[in-house]
Amino acid sequence: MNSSVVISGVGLWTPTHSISNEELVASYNAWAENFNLENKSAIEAGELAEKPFSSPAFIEKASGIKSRYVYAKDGILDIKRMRPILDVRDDEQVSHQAEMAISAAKEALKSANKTAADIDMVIVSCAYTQRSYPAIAIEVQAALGIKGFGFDMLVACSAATFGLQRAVDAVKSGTSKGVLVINPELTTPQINFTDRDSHFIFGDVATAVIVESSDTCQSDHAFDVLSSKCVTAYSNNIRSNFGYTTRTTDEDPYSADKLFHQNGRKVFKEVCPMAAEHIESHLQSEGIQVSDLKRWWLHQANINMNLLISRRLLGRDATIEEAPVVLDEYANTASAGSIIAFAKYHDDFITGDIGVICSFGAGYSIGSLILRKR
Ligand code: CO8
Repeated sequence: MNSSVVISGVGLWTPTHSISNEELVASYNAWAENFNLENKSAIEAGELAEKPFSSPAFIEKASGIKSRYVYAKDGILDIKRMRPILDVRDDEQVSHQAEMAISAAKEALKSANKTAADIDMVIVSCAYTQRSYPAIAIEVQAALGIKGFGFDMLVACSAATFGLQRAVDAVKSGTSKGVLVINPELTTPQINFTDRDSHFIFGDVATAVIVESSDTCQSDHAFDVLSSKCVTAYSNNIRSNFGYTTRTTDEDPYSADKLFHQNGRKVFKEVCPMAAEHIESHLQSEGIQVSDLKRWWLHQANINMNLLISRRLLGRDATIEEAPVVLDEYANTASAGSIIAFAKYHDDFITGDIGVICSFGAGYSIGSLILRKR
């Protein structure tokens, strides 16, 4: 039998802390009330806009999100702070993001029945890395005792699928025998918890995937990667302008445009058709019909986006078995969402069953992998 490239294991690390919509909204509304009181005369003079109130009912209806996990809860709900408190670690200590990544990586190695000796390439791929260098991937590589090389990649919500495509190509070309792709999504430091339109969207999590050749695979729940497809199209509708040049401009590093911000309506309208067309054309190029799919492990940004995408493709609503939802519990975890869905919902696959992992988000960026159970 010809060898193929397989996903042989997947790992999920979920933070212990979580924040419900009710807790988050109580804090935001208290902050907004305080802001409006403190700035009463400027608001009355028309110099400042009054802060509107948020609501758990709106959040759940508009997004499907009920709660989110957070790496550090302290500070987020404190109306004098509205951002998490992370302890300062010296250079000899493991960094926050590497700590998350290592936990997910260990789970993925266990799930693939592999050790560090079986891996020779580590990709940390996510929406943000907490520093530029040394790469988080190299720190993780050292901590796990992996020989070979590692590097970081940033592709916002499509970081996981784009990282997986790099891994698949590396194994296919023989550059690598085993690749560990990790997505430590530490999103909360970049959330503007004083912005009603986006304070509820994101959560923290880490996922990891092992990619290798079927020749070395020792897993009984492996998937052949039939094909992968990535595409980008430039858009300013989702941005974060914080970067290493921020200190040179004398701007406020905490100002709203330095944090996550978006034109959510436009994103919704533009990305849904792009994602549906992307999946359809990817399947077509492999001679696979939409009806051949057992499951869609879709990006988890908004339940209404996923409903719209599957409706466009299927001509009806997808069932929860066809397109599982994790964003109600996890919120949008940037690139990790589709991998959480895959990690939690693949045990019922039998040999020959086909599914698609698909991400979509900032950039814009869209990535998909067609998987078949071995
Ligand atoms: N509470 C109550 N009311 C609210 C709230 C709130 N929290 N927020 C908005 N409203 C109000 C609005 O003011 C508006 O009122 P009015 O009609 O009077 O003007 C009304 O509710 C409707 O507002 P919207 O039109 O904004 O609401 P939508 O129905 O469009 O829903 C969503 C907003 C949920 C944001 C929706 O547009 C959406 O999900 N869009 C897609 C977003 C998306 O997928 N973005 C991807 C971003 S993630 C990504 O790409 C990765 C980035 C990297 C990670 C970043 C980590 C920090």
